[in-house]
Amino acid sequence: MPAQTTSELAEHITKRPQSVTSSKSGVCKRAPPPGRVVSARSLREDEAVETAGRQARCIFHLDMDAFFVSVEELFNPSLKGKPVVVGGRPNQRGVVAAASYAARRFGVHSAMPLRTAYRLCPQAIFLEGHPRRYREYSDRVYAILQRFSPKVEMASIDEAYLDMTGTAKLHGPPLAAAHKLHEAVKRETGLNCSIGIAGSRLVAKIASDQAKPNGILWVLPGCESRWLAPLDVSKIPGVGKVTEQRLAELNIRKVGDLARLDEDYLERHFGRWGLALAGKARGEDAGAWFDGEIGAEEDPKSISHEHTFDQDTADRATLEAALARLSEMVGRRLREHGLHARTVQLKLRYSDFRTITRARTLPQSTDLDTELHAEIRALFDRHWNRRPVRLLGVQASSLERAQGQLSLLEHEQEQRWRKVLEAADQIRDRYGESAVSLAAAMNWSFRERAHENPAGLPGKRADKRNSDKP
Ligand code: DCP
Ligand code: MG
Repeated sequence: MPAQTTSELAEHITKRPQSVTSSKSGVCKRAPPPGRVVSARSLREDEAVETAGRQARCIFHLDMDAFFVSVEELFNPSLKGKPVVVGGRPNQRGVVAAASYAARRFGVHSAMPLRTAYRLCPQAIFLEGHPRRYREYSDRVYAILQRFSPKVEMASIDEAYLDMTGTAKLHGPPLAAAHKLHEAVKRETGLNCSIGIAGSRLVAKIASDQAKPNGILWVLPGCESRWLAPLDVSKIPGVGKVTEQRLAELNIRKVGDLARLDEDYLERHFGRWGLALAGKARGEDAGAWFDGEIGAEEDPKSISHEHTFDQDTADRATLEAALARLSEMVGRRLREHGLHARTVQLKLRYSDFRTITRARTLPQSTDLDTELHAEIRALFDRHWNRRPVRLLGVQASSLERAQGQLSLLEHEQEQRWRKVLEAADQIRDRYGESAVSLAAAMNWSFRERAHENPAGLPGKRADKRNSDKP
């Protein structure tokens, strides 16, 4: 069978405000005038496709375009089109949180040190940013999304998954629904977003990225693996520079190269991550937090946060600061869910991908950052072999609602910490996750992303924000 072009497998990418677009990958179709969906196929074909779309699982992934920068532009339109960097002043030690598309042309990107950004693009406008505004706009987007599906899950401050399966009666076929959603977001927030549509979270997420900026892309049911095949492996979420490099050494550069390989071969080279990679190359929601229903409201079985370093590091202070921050993030999520953990687990991945997990069961269950951190540090001290680390993770499990019995003294100490942490949680609600931290040595910010659901983001919360919607 001749290889199909990408444009035959994905339909209807629209980019506004231009009326006709093209792209290197050839997936762009004619953009419809606002409010109208134009099909590049014949009507009969479209009906067939839409019937298939109605029957299959239909997942939307929506991601705001240049989110922090775009919010800044709403308040200061003179920034539009200019190179803008949000994250701090150019002489500060922090990193870039967001870069405008104009700044990205100079090579500036998120998580890059501010000083490097300044070297690449000295004419950029550097802004400290307004975390409270970003949170407000994120909440507004969430409110719009909830009108489109009861199953919505924010995956970070500016992206969400929607399970749109079975919503055709209300919102029309997938593409029409996506247009409605896209317009509602623009009308009600003034912000652009991109939407990917597919049968799995993974493909929907990659599709929204391919649709950027300001586009919609539907990967037709049954076409997932063929659509993915020509893309670089780095397009797969979770494949960073190091994995990309290791895959390149094995001559695997495109998703299609990956999909052709034996699972055993990948498992030999990458362990369980190799198995997940094989599934992902086929377009499946394989592994990590892609598993699971969107917006399912059960109590989590475990809560974990992980951090992959931009560069592998053996610097103890950096590693300890990261562990403190991860413990805080896990502690905060426990308190949000009203849960206590009895088991804490450290995850350590070295440069060569060797990964160890070491757990400890506590005498008393806890939801306090300090207690989680003390256990995690002890595990780290015992098991770290001093080699450079690629990834650190902290997991809390054996979760329970009941509180353990405490002695009077322990109770007083606990109450003191609880007051401090409640105050810290309130400050983070107002000013963002990085506003207060026990991790004093940290000079970079963590993106809010967790494996079962990110901190403070709606979708699977114990307070069931979704459940009062019809
Ligand atoms: N962010 C951050 N630190 C990072 C990455 C992102 O603080 N390392 C923040 C700033 C971004 C926002 O999260 O504006 C959303 O992240 P995205 O990766 O979606 O990037 P953008 O929305 O800025 O751009 P894009 O249009 O590529 O989605
Ligand atoms: Mg974004």
